[in-house]
Amino acid sequence: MATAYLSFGANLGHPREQIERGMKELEARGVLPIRRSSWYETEPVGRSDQPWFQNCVAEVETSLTPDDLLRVCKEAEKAVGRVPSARFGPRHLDIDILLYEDQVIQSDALTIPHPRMHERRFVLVPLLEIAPDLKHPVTHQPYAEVLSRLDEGKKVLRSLINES
Ligand code: PH2
Ligand code: MG
Ligand code: MG
Repeated sequence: MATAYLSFGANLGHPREQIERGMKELEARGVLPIRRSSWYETEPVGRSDQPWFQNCVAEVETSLTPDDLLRVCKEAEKAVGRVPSARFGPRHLDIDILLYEDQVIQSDALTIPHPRMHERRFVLVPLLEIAPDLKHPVTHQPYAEVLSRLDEGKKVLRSLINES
């Protein structure tokens, strides 16, 4: 089994419900949840003319390869009703692979570590909540250090309502 970290985000419809349904769709396809961060309410990055997001990060275990994991993430997004949307624009469910074991992958379809995770507080804050000692697989720089040096001022608020 491989350990991977996935980022979940949504800002249309009923974001938390969609993210939870997405997790169930993944589980039905062999992606087992190990740990999930709190919910975070986050200011949009990339395009500001859209609603705030709900974001969280999960540690999962799977025997799927990275390419198959990507495929089932896309299936889960579709099952929850994602339609093609503008880059960085609003969406019903986005599931991104952040890390997969210590692998570094650069193909047309997939880049791991996720190419923008190191510059996004809405990813790093929930990731570090569940994996505070995690390091970049190649440079071994702790992600906690990446976050502490990050100059990206977008708000990432741990939700006050977190029991669901
Ligand atoms: N996802 C994006 C673009 N911008 N901003 C926040 N706060 N959260 C997201 O999940 C997000 C975003 C494209 O995937
Ligand atoms: Mg994304
Ligand atoms: Mg995506």
